[in-house]
Amino acid sequence: MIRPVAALLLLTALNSFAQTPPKPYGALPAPRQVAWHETEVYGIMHFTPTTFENKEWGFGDADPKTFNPSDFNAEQIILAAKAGGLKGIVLVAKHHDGFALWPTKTTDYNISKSPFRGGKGDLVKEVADAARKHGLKFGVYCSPWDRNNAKYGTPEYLQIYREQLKELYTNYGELFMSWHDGANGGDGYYGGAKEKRSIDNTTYYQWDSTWTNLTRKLQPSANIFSDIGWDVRWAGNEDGSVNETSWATLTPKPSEGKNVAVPGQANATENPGGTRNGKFWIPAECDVPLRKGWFYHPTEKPKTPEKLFDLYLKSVGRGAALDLGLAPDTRGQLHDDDVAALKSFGDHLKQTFATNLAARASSKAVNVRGYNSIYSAKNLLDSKPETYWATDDDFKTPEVIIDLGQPAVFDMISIQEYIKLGQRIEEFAVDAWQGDQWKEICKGTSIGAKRLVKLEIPVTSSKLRLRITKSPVSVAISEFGVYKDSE
Ligand code: FUL
Ligand code: CA
Repeated sequence: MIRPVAALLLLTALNSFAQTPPKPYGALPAPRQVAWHETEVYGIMHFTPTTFENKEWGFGDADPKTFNPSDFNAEQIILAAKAGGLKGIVLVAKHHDGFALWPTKTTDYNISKSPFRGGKGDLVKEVADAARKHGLKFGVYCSPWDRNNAKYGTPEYLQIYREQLKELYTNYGELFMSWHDGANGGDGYYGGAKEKRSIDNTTYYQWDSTWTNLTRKLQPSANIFSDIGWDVRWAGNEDGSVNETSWATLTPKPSEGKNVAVPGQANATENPGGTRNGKFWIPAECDVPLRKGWFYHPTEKPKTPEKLFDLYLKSVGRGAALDLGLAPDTRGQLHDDDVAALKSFGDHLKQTFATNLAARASSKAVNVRGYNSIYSAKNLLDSKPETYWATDDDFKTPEVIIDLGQPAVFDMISIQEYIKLGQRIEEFAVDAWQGDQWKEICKGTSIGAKRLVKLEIPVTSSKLRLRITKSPVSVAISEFGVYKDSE
């Protein structure tokens, strides 16, 4: 016989067990990465003397006086970005040509030697201020390869580069990204030497200590982007997409014949798909220019809004982010064509995802963790990323029925895992109730932060069923959405 006190203790124990969240699975995102996932779409802006030379890679020999925009307007650029649904902007504060867009103390090759604002200007500050004024996050890209600097290739240059990062990390508020590319070494001006300089990028930049001692200390919320992370990985291409199956985790691998993986020296073949059960949470960023080049060229045109929407589905819709290259013209503003393309893309996004057709649906799951309402399937439909449906440990392939109450026409499914507990699910399928039976309308693999599936033809149905068909552990899903592409 159990005595009442013992029974009470047992019940309390059971109850607290039932309230225990699922054990996290695999590599987990840091809080800065969770915030980055929410950014989804942002921009990267290239605007240096190279714009005025109509080139893609400045040699490093352009006279600073060539940087002379007739009507630079950071707000025009930021407002166009905002209308396009962009939630952040990474400014290329220094590109490979070495020209610093802020009055740095590290080199004379900077904006104070140009006619811009009478030599008193600071373009980094203007863009940072405009971004924050309009609610966009701000980040920087400072190219390690510097085709102007006479010291490039010597240990002294590393100190100069670190000093530049330090200035950018200290004087422009909180950064959401510190962007690093892998293009390194080659020919350049190098203070007049005009020669080819090669460096071994596995040793030269000492990224580990730069990121540990500068980036993490001075900008703990900045996501470090490069071929290998640490926080966000390059997608492996500049087309604006990742693989249909793309995991948020990655185990960076060195290039052939090398023993360390560093930016510019990594085997990026796995980057578009990530590594299932990879060592670190390093989701992908799909960087792609709005036009053909990263810099403005009068003969090029922006991508169509339809193409941009397709890229959104192939990046954000596969758990990655979309980073659109913005190229101001020689006035220092985005061309009208770019402004129009961004606006239509932004409107398309807004209209399509304005109404979750399942927002008022009822949900019925085969299992709810510990019968506890905090893990209820209702959490799938509350548009709150913090709440999620979770199952008991032994329910690894559960299903949930979403009853819309009345027929609706839709062609887009959205699923989001509660990524703070890791990327758990490996395969899923969605069915729609047709006549008197379930019919599978889509299936897929990786979900992570977000998986969007656009159906080939719209479906009319009043009931959907989400089936998790493969998972090594119980599931934790924060949102389920049903939409109609506004086209
Ligand atoms: C690359 C650079 O070489 C391009 O010029 C551009 O800046 C792009 C965003 O990153 O690595
Ligand atoms: Ca939720």
